[in-house]
Amino acid sequence: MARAIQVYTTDYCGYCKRAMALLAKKGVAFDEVDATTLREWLVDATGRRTVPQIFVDGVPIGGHDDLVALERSGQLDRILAGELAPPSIRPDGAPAPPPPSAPR
Ligand SMILES: N[C@@H](CCC(=O)N[C@@H](CS)C(=O)NCC(=O)O)C(=O)O
Repeated sequence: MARAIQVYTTDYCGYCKRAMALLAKKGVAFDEVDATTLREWLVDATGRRTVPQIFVDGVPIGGHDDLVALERSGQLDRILAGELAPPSIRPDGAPAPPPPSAPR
């Protein structure tokens, strides 16, 4: 089954564009999510204060540099193909809290 991938981004973010370009090159579908109003949750979920932050099946795998490192190590294709579990960047390895529901 295809992985569910979200890329949390903001406007004018070159690292976000580069991360999404790499995923697009891989031919995988992903959702770009505007992180502007989600920053508090995103820091809580990832421990990071920068964008992009990329989630694979709900697991935070990091930003642009982490994605490139996974690509260079040969793991990215296997993660995207579902052969390898996405590696969490959370120091405690605990599941990330789910994103807050969209404002009504
Ligand atoms: N090493 C990070 C760098 C990401 C980064 O510096 N992103 C900028 C935007 S392009 C950022 O989040 N700056 C802080 C902010 O916008 O609050 C990565 O590879 O994702």
